[in-house]
Amino acid sequence: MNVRVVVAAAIVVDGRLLLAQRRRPAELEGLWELPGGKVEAGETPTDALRRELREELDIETEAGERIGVEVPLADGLVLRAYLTELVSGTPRALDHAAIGWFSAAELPAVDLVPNDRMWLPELERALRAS
Ligand code: 523
Repeated sequence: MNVRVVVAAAIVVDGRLLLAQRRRPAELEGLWELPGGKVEAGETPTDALRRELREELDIETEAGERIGVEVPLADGLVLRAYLTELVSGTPRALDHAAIGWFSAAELPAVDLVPNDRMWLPELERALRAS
């Protein structure tokens, strides 16, 4: 059986990271995440990221290099983060409760979903380098 992949985007613009606040499931409601979702059959991870960000945030993007560790999830899923370029559009929360832009100084205090906390060092590095 193929390992199923969940992809997540680290989009940095003007020194701030785009995060989206989850509505569901109940245990993740209100927590902030790197937006993304499951890779579907026949898609590459970068195709999936482009589709998810178009569907969830109404933006056009291009995935770049992977950052951080691959996080094992339940049900044989693995979670990966990609540095992602915002090509066009202004993100809107079509599926999330809200979106926000956070600086390196603000990031440690944000209520991130627990899996995404694994990427804090790389996210802070990407923010400080931008
Ligand atoms: N995570 C996660 N962090 C993160 C994402 C995008 C996803 O921990 N940045 C987890 C949350 C879920 C699983 O990965 O346990 C699937 O993510 P989800 O629900 O955003 O994927 P979708 O939207 O493809 O799932 P469906 O609701 O099934 O369509």
